[in-house]
Amino acid sequence: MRNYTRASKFLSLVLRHQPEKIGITLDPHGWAKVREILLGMNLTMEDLTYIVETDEKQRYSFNEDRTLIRANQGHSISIDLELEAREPPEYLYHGTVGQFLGSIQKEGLQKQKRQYVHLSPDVETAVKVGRRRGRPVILQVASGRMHEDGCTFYLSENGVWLTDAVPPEYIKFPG
Ligand code: HQG
Repeated sequence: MRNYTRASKFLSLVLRHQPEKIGITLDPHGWAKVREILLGMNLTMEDLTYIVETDEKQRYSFNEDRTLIRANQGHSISIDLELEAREPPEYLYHGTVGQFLGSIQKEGLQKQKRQYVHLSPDVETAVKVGRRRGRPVILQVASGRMHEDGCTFYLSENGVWLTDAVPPEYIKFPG
């Protein structure tokens, strides 16, 4: 089986950030036409199905008849994933790196370029997220308390918790 890592990364770029890279547009809910993705990325339906089904984070979804595809989370462009608000567990986790801690202590977790702050359901997942940038530092977020205080949480199709921002008073910093 050929190595699909590059194609998968490019698919993320197209579906989350820059559909114009292959001259396509997404609908308001983030869906791209599968036909246009295949043409634009020079893939077969078999290739694309393999990428979607074997993705270790289940980053992409097809619609029912597999004519449309979208990313399950991680967008920087403004789209409406039509997620329902959900009650979060008492604690969620965020993996980051030391260099951001000063700023996070001051202003809390901000969504930066993405549409939401991304939170992990367990420490292990947060470690993986943090490790993308260096030595991971794990923050514990009092999501239950945030929810009681009126903050809205969403759960993406692939198990990532999303919220607008996490003020510093809900964050437990290590050490
Ligand atoms: C940091 C990956 C300074 C934040 C992952 C993070 C995730 C601040 C970076 C998904 C800050 C943003 C998202 C503040 C937050 N001051 N730095 N106030 N608030 N930060 O990539 O959560 O593999 O946009 O700690 O698995 O790292 O792409 O967010 O380091 O689910 O599918 O600013 O991306 O998934 O970085 O990752 P990101 P993230 P994929």
